[in-house]
Amino acid sequence: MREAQDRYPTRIERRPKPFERLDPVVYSQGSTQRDGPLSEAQLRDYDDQGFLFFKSFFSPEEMQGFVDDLQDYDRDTELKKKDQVIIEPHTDEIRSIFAIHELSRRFDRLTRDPRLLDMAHQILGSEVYIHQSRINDKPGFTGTGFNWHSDFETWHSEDGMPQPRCFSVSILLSENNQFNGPLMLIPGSHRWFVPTGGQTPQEHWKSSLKNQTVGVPTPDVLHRLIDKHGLAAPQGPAGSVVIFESNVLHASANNLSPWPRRNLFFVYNSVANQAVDPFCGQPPRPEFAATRGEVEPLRRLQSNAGAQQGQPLAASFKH
Ligand code: 6CS
Ligand code: FE
Repeated sequence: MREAQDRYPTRIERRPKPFERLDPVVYSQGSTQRDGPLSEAQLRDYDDQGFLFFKSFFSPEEMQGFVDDLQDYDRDTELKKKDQVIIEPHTDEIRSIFAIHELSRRFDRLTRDPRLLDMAHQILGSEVYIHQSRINDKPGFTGTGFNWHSDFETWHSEDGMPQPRCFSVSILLSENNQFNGPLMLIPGSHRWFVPTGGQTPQEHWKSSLKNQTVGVPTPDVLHRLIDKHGLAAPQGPAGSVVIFESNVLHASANNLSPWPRRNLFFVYNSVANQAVDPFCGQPPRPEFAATRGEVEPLRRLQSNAGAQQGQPLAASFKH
C-alpha cells in the first residue's frame, strides 16, 4: 500500500473552502533544466494563465493518419465493447478512447516526439511518463460536452496523484471553432484548489466518463472565478496544440454543429508524482484511465527510428 499525506482534501464531509495552490506550476530550476523549447515569456505566461496555445503546431497532413485511425476504430465493433472505449450517452458513437497510446504505435510514438516531450521536461523539471492518454471525439450534432472540473481534483481523489505536477497536451485532430464545442478554460484558476462536495461513488468512472456530476465545483464558485478571470476558448485548425496545467478549471459544450471536434490528449506526469492509493478511499480506477505501478520514463523518439527521415510524422507509422 502506498500512502501519502492528503494535501488537497476534496469530496469529504465538510467541504473545505477553495485554497491557494500549495505547489509550483513550473518545476524546473536552474538554467539547464529551464532550458527548452519554451521561452521565458511563455513559461511566465503558462505560470500565470495555466495554459498555452500553439496555432498550427503540427501540419494538418501530420494529423491525417491519426484521424484515419480514429475512423477505423469507429467501425471496430469489438473495440467498441471494451471498457476503455466510452460511448456517447444517446448514440452508439465513440465519445472517448482511453489508453490510445497503448492501442496504436502511431500514438505511442507521438508521446515521445521531442517537440512535446522537451516541453514536458522543461515544465515538470524531471523525467516524465504518461498518466493517461485519450481521444475525445465529439461527433457533429450528437457529441456531448464535459462539465466544469479540474483534472487534478479527479486524478488526486480517484487515482491518488499526490501533487499537481502534471499537465495535458491537447492536440487538435480536427478544427476547433466557436460552434463545435471547443475547450473552455478559466485562465489563472490553476492557482486555486477548489474542493468539491459529495462522496465518490463506487466505480464512478463508469458514469463520470460519460457525464460528470461528482467533482464539479458549485455554480457560485465558478461564477466568482469567471467574473475575476474571464474565460478562454482557444480555436484553430487541425494540428494546433493547447497545453494546460492539471488544475485549470475547464469544460466544453455539446457539439450542435455538423463538424466533429476531435482532440487527442496526452497527460504528462512527473516520475516524482506517481499515483498512490486513491484519496477518495475507493479502489483504483482501471489501468486504462490511470497509469499505476512501475513506470518507465519516456525517451525522446529518434527521428530515424523505424521511420524514413524527412517523412511527415503521421505517414511514417503503421499500428
Ligand atoms: O476522469 C478523468 O480522468 C477524465 N475526465 C475528464 C472530464 N477530464 C480528464 C480526464 O480524462
Ligand atoms: Fe478534463
